[in-house]
Amino acid sequence: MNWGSIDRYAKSLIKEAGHKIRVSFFSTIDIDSKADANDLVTNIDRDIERFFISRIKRDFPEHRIFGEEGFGDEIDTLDGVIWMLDPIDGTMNFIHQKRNFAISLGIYLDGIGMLGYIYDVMNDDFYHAAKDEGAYYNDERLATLENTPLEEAIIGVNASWVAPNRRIEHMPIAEMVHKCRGTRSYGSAAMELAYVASGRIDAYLSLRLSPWDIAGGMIIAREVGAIATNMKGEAPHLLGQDTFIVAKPGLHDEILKNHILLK
Ligand code: 2AM
Ligand code: CA
Ligand code: CA
Ligand code: CA
Repeated sequence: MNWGSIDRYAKSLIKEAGHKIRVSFFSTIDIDSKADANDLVTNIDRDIERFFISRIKRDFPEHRIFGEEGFGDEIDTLDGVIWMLDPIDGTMNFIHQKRNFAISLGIYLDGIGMLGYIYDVMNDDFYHAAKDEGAYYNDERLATLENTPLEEAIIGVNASWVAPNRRIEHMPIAEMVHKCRGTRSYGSAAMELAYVASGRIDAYLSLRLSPWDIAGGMIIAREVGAIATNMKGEAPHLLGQDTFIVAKPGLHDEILKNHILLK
């Protein structure tokens, strides 16, 4: 497998898809809802996923694709090469704000993350990493992360996970929010992972993410020494939904030990 050439190919495919998304703002965007009224999808999410799939199937017929919109393969094993793709991560932002969304892609070999990409389309900000070769922000190498105590940390967390909900004893998360320096919520898991990797926030957590939300970002975050697990401290599940936390190493321990109580 020539990972260098797959890397160059993936980068150019992502840039081309980003261009298509920017151009899409000149056309009418059709909006549907999926699981509930606020779970949105557009024709552009679908078109971009189909664009990736047609290219990858043409040029790498033996590779499989696991995409949010379901046009790829049925994936129930991690064998071989799998492209884990979210064509637009942050669809609500795409629709309401026309910014703050990303293309997220992770390329895995037998379950091991080899190449990771997050493209912040409207800012033309590109984050990528290759296994054991470091992580980059617009081709500048990202530094290894230093630990930050919770009192000085900015945590990425959606307010709905702090309000009472059925998945978690919410008080520990509320305590964490009080104890940390500040919180942010960007509405795109991939962008929040990119922000952890580039040191703009110190941790990000969510009670429900899918493989394509985290597949690219985990590879990038790992290269700068961040720890990414589910809330039990295990490797996140790459075949279905799971809880998720990524943070600087000491902070990851501190949050999991003191502030997460799963029901
Ligand atoms: P999306 O925009 O690709 O759907 C929003 O806080 C983050 O959570 C985004 O990364 C969003 O991805 C993801 N997300 C939104 N709804 C979700 C759902 N029902 N299940 C899993 N992830 C979801
Ligand atoms: Ca979605
Ligand atoms: Ca997503
Ligand atoms: Ca998506």
